[in-house]
Amino acid sequence: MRIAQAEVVVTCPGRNFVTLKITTEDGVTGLGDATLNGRELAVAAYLSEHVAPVLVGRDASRIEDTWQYLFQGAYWRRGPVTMTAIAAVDTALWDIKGKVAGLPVYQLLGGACRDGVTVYGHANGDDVDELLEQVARFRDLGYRAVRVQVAVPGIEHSYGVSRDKLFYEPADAASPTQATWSTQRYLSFVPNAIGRVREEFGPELRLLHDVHHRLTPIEAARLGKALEPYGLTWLEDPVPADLQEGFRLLRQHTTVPIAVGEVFSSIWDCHQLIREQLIDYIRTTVVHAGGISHLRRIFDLAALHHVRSGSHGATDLSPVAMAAALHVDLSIPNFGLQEYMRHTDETDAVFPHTYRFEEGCLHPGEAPGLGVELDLEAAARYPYRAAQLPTNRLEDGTVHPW
Ligand code: GCO
Ligand code: MG
Repeated sequence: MRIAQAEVVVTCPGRNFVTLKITTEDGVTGLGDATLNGRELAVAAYLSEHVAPVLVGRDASRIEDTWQYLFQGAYWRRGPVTMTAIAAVDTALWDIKGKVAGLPVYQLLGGACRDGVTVYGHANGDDVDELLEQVARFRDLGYRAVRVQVAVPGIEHSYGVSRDKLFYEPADAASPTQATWSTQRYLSFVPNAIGRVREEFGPELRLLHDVHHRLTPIEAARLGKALEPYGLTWLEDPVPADLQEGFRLLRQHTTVPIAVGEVFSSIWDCHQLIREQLIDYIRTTVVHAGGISHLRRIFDLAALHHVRSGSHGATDLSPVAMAAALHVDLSIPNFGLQEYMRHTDETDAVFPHTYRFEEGCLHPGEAPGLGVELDLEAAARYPYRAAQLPTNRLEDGTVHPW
């Protein structure tokens, strides 16, 4: 079954998405998400200039061989652009394999380990009262887990606080907007805010919080200790994860569960964190960590070390990535949680899909392949629009992780 065509489709139904569409000589098509927020055209060029030409003529059924060919053959290994491009090819080939077999991809991955994929939503507020309202909204929508983010007094553009409370898209301008940060203001405000949420909603509702890479290990240890009474499911990205042994310091001081990994693009970015059990959830995704084939490798390593999955699922991961994620989430033994930020109606119209939200869970559906399609006519109505993620500075002007 030879690959006849590999085309890159860039569309912007409210935000930019890059999709790889592979078509075999007998007309079977497969899709892969290739969206890297703020760097979409880098991946689009990597695919259209360097990958698509060498895919044509290859056997579409040889998924692992193609993965190794693109990973080892590129010489320049790893990194978010390369691994997002490889991810798109891998995902599209799994889509094709499922369609040819007449089975949903999760059946090819060993079948279901659970009835549905428990997801979490994003509640955020300009103040604690609004946050409490939003948490109640997500609970009433049926979510069993909710991420809680709140504006910190004195910090303009606090991370995770959005105008539209159902959709959060941080890449909101052609050139990066500027946020500010104060660790002192954050650490003195957020523990009490989260305590108020726990007090209001009781012990059942699973609560998460995203620090978004902004503390040092000892500052994160201080936050973790302060949050222990509130039984968080996880504290996310407490520390930039470039120095992985830095998490040993955090681990010595607090039992708050740690989730890291949405910015990782390969097993080599996280194997120390997993092997040393420095984290409790690994947040790598189908779209940024090498596709279904590589994500399974990461989750299999995690399963050996008491680490569960907790894949990233923000709006900048397209419905193609969400559909693929659900097939993996359904089939692995060590599933933890799946992030689920709803897409806009325009996005859903460009990417019709079979996954459905019901009672706090998503299920990929039983369609052969991934269960998601790309409406090329609808996609053509939304041309690319330059957009970048914000940057961040301390109050004295020092650059700080956004
Ligand atoms: C999350 C992420 C997002 C990212 C965004 C970057 O936990 O969903 O941290 O908020 O900032 O996906 O493009
Ligand atoms: Mg995050």
